[in-house]
Amino acid sequence: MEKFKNENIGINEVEAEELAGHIGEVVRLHGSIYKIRKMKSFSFVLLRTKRDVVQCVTSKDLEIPMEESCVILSAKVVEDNRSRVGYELQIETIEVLSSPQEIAPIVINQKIVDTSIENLLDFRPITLRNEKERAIFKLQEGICRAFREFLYRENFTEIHTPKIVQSGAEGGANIFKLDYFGQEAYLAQSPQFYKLMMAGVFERVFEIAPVFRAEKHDTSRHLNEYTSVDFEMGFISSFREIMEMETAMLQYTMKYLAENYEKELTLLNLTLPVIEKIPSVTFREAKVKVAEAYKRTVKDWEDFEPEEEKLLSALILQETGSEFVFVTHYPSEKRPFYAMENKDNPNETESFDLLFRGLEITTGGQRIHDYQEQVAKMQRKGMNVQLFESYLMMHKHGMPPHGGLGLGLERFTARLLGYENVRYTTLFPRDIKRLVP
Ligand code: AMO
Repeated sequence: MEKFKNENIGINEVEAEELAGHIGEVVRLHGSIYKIRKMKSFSFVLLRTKRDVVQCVTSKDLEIPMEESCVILSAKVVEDNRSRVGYELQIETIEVLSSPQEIAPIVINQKIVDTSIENLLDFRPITLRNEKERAIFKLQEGICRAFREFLYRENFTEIHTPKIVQSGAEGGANIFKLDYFGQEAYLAQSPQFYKLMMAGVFERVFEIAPVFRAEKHDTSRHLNEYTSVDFEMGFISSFREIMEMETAMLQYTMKYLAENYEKELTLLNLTLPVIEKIPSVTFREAKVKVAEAYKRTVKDWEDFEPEEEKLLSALILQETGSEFVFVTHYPSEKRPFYAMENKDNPNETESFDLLFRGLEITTGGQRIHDYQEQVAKMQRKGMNVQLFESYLMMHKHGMPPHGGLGLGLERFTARLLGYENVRYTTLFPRDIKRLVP
């Protein structure tokens, strides 16, 4: 495919990726001076470009602007077998486009930004410039691209739903209230109602967008704003079809990252997990399994404690070699009103969670599509049905059997990269104490 190039941008400049094709030529290349290493008779200048950090050399006579200056270099590309990339860039001139006011308060050009998580986040606009830090988010881009590509191939339509809403979809107290011109409104906890409605329109839909949760607790896995990867499918015969679609999406993603994000995988020293068939256990089986294996008493038969999720993942890894495990049939009591109940046992729902390396990364399941059944469940839960008139419109006018899921992008990235805290894989985290930067 011919590469599109806007001739008006960066006149006569080359991209860092194209340098190997210009050996023997003098090229122009722009970027930020990432690091200067002065040697006896010359200096190394590392130039941070869009994706690569390019190593250049200069003679001693050339004045080098300070680190983080934005520059255009002209440099000769000279073949050099000692170099990892097979050539060396010999700087001839440096044109300064902008100079920093002061030296960065934190060292950002070492292998890692060696500081506390608070500093890392407080100085985010600059700590993200670190090669490894930015690789995290380049890889996260890759994850989203892979999800999108996979879902387009499976004939899903991408949608964009409102984030200011009249009612919460997920229940619970973790909802942000706001004043909408004198009317009470909320920030969307999920695109749940809208993606369901759209399954009645396009049959298969997906959205990757922010959602908001007013979590008052400060944990390593909760954010107050996170990116939710949601999809919904119509005409399903079981929630297991959703699990199969998710498995295929994750397999596609691992392959996609291996093929297109080698640079970042190397920088992050990451080996991608092999995803074959993901094992599945029911919620009750999982509870018993963990209790027996670790001689614990079950305190709560309706939900998992975070520790139990970790222990279950460890057991499944031991038994099957899988770092993922589906847990199915969660108790009705703990699932939202839209969850379909099991025909034989109404105390259980046709739902699942996906755990990855000890942490829940996805919730999904089949939804109620029948109007009477949905209204009856809402009444059983003591809800004011009239408030949900617009949600129920789809049921009233015919919905296919449908189901879907929501995956937390930051949690998934954190688990993939081996970070304990989701803040490391969130560009600008929002938590109970953090609103800036
Ligand atoms: P749920 O509320 O379980 O389900 O959320 C789905 C996934 O979103 C992530 N997640 C979070 N990530 C960071 N911070 C938080 N505070 C947070 N809360 C949740 C998790 C979780 O598995 N509408 C349903 C999905 C569906 O059934 O389609 C929902 O939102 O990875």
